[in-house]
Amino acid sequence: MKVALIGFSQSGRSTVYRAAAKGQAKGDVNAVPVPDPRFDTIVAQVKPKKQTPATVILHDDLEPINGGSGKMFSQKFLDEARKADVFLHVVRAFESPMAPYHDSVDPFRDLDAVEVEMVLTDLGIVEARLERLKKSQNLKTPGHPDYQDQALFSKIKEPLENGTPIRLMDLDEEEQKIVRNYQFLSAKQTVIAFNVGEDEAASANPELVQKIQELKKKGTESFFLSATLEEEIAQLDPADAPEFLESLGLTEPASHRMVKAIYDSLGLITFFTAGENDTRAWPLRRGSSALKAAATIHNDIAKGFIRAEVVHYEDYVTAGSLDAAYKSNKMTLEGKDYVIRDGDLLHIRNKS
Ligand SMILES: Nc1nc2c(ncn2[C@@H]2O[C@H](COP(=O)(O)OP(=O)(O)OP(=O)(O)O)[C@@H](O)[C@H]2O)c(=O)[nH]1
Ligand SMILES: [Mg+2]
Repeated sequence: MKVALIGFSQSGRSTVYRAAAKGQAKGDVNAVPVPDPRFDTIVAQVKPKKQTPATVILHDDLEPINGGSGKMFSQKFLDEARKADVFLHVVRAFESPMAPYHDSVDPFRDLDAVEVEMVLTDLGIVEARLERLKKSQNLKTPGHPDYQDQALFSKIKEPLENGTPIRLMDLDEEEQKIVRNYQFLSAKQTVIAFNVGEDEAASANPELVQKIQELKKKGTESFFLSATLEEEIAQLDPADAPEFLESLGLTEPASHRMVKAIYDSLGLITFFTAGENDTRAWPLRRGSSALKAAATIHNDIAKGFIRAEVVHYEDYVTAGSLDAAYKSNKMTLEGKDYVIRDGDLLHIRNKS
């Protein structure tokens, strides 16, 4: 699961990256812990020797998008961007004498420019493929890849021409599978970070706030944050953070909400194992079975799977501990096919 930071040069990608990594950033690829108050509650109660939060992998190794003359996307950028599952798109909304291309601050212009270029890049691929398909002998054979491509690409061509990114189109499972094969840029889930000046960290201008609401309505999560401030917050002693946040008029670092949104857009939920040695939050694809969860922990545990002991997070909190939850009959025994719910605490009974 690869999350790639994209944006124009000097938009603040690396600062966002370091802020999200909480000052632990090594190199330009990093596992970033996913903030989860439920996990903090479990850890505080279990007091394990070791705690392992869920993470997402952030990549800050893409070339910047070129806002000057020439191609916006270099071949190197395209090669890397195509491999990403999710984009974290950093858009400059702060005054900067350093920023190239544009001396004015206009985040909507910059955002549109990139989105349009992605749509056009995808449209180019769709048109080329449709052109080549004209020579195919298999356009009347349902089930043949050429037939399926022809149907899907004819369907998405017009919305692309109208500027709609593929990720916002209504496509079924089969169609999405084909789309994934082609690694279309505009099909990637995208989280947008508007990087505002420090003075706007607590309350961005109303236009930006409205834009964020509009984007959400259409299905794209976006946030405003001041990357430099977020980086400072991330470097604080956790004990000092609340006071500093309060002095800024913030209740929680914006990067927390941002990382959570990335996690959600990857289609992931969390289950927990509350071990005394190691208490862990595990990422799992939404809709996965107990067997899949067991395999996430260890293949041997899946192989020897007998039953999953499940306590829902709410029941755990009400009971106060796992022990208490078991004693008040809040634990259920589930089979391999049980669909894991976000927040389940699991213990897998197994033969190994
Ligand atoms: N005032 C202000 N400056 C910022 C903010 N975010 C980033 N900067 C500054 O903008 C400059 C570029 O930030 P980076 O995080 O390096 O941006 P980048 O997109 O990684 O840049 P390149 O990788 O060099 O293209 C740095 O001098 C940052 O300190 C912000 O929120 N406010
Ligand atoms: Mg950088």
